[in-house]
Amino acid sequence: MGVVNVTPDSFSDGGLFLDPAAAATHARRLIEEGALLVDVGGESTRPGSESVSARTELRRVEPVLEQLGGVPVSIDTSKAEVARRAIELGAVMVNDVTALRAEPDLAGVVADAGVYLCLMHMLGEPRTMQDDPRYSDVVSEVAAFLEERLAFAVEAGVPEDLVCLDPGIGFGKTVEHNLELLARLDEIVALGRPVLIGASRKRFLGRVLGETEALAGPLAAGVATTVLAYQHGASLFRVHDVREHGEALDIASAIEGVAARPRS
Ligand code: HH2
Repeated sequence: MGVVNVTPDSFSDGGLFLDPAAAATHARRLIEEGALLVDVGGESTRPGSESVSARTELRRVEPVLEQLGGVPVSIDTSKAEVARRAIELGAVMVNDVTALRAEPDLAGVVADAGVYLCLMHMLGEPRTMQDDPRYSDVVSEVAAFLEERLAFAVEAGVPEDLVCLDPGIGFGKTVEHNLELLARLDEIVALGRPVLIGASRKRFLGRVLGETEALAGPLAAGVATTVLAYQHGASLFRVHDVREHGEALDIASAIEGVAARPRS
C-alpha cells in the first residue's frame, strides 16, 4: 500500500502533494513501482496534529480521487461523509485509524458498500497521544482492542473477511511499545485477520538509531522493519517508498520459498 498524503502537514511528505495533479501522478507512480493500492488521506495524524473538518478533507481528496479512475484506492479517513464520497469515486477500502470509534456510523457506510476495511489501534488522539502513553502489557491490550473493534464491525454488517487489523505503530506508543508490538506480532496475527503494518519513515526508527530530533525515520530502518514484520506474519505494508520495500519483500519471500522446499 503506497502512501499519498494530500495534506500540508504530514510528518514526512506534508505539502508535497497538495496539488491534485501532483498527488495523482505520485499515486500512479507508486502503482507502477509495485503498490497494489494507494492510501489517499486528507488529514494528518502525526503526533500533535489537530483534526480537520470533513469539508476540508473532502476539498483535499476529492479532486485527487477524480483523477485516479482505474487505480485501486484506499481512503485514509475516520469520517463517514468522506468515506461515502470516496467510495462513490471508486475507493475499494476504508482505512480508519480510529477503528470506527470517531464516527461509528462509518461502519454502516463500509457495510453497505461492501468495501475492505482496516481497523487500527491508537491510544488517545493524535494531538496528545505521544504525551505519556502507558500500558500494563501493550501487546495484549492492543490485541484485545482489535478483537473488540472487529466484533463491532462485524455486528454492524461488515463481512469479517473484508477486514484487516493494524497495531498502529507510533500511535500512542513509546519506542519500547513499538518494538514490543513488532517482536510479538504473532499475537496480533493470531487474531486470524490479515495484519497491516505502517512503520515507514516513522520517528521511532530514528530514535532507535540515536536520532532524537529527526521528524522522519530513515528508509533502510523502515525496510528492515517491514521485512521483519513480514517474517512475523504481517501481510500488508503501508509505505512511502514502494520500490525499495517491494524489492526487499521480494527477496525475503524468495528466500522463504527456498527454505520451505523439502531437502533431498
Ligand atoms: N500511519 C499513518 C497514517 N495512517 N494508517 C494505518 N492503517 N496504519 C498506519 O500506521 C498509519 C495510517 C501516519 O503516517 P503518514 O500518513 O505518513 O503521516 P501523517 O499522519 O502525518 O499524514
